[in-house]
Amino acid sequence: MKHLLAATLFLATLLCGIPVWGAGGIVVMNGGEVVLNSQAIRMGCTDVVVKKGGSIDMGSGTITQCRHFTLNSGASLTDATGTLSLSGTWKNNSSFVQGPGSTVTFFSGCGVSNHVTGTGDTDGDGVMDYRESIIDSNSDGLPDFLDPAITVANFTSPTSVYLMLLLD
Ligand SMILES: [Ca+2]
Ligand SMILES: [Ca+2]
Repeated sequence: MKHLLAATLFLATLLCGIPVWGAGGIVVMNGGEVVLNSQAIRMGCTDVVVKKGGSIDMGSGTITQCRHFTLNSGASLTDATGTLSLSGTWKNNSSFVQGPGSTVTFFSGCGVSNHVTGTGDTDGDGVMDYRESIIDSNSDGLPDFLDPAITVANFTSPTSVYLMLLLD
C-alpha cells in the first residue's frame, strides 16, 4: 500500500509538477499547493520546503516528525487550526504571520537542534524571527519568535561583538 501511495504521488508529481514528495521530504514548487484538510503527515525526520509561489493549507491537519520547515520568500502558508511539530530549524522568509488557531511546537530528535532563522515575522510583532530566536524570555512556554508579548531582539549584531573584542 505504501509503495502504491508513493508511486501515485510520484506520478502526480510528474504530471502536475507539484508537490515533490519523497524520501527527502516535501518541496512545494512555484504553483504547487498542498491542502491537508484534516489529514496527518508524519515526516519521519525529513524536511518541508515551500518555495516562492508554492502554498500549504494546513486546515485542521497536522505535520509531525518534521526536521526543518522552510518558507521561502513568496511562499504561502495558511495555518488555520493546523499543528506543526519540528525538531530542527524554522525558517520563515515569507510574509506568513501565525494566526490564533494554529500550533507550532519543537521536539528533540532527528539528530538536529531546535533553531529559528529567517527574516519573516511569524508572531507579527514587528521583530524578525532571526532576531527574536527560540529563546523563551518570559518563560511562558512560547519561544520569543512565536510570542507577540516579547519584542526584544536576542540577536547580537556582529558590530557589537567586534567592539567587545576591541574593548577587551
Ligand atoms: Ca516577531
Ligand atoms: Ca515566551
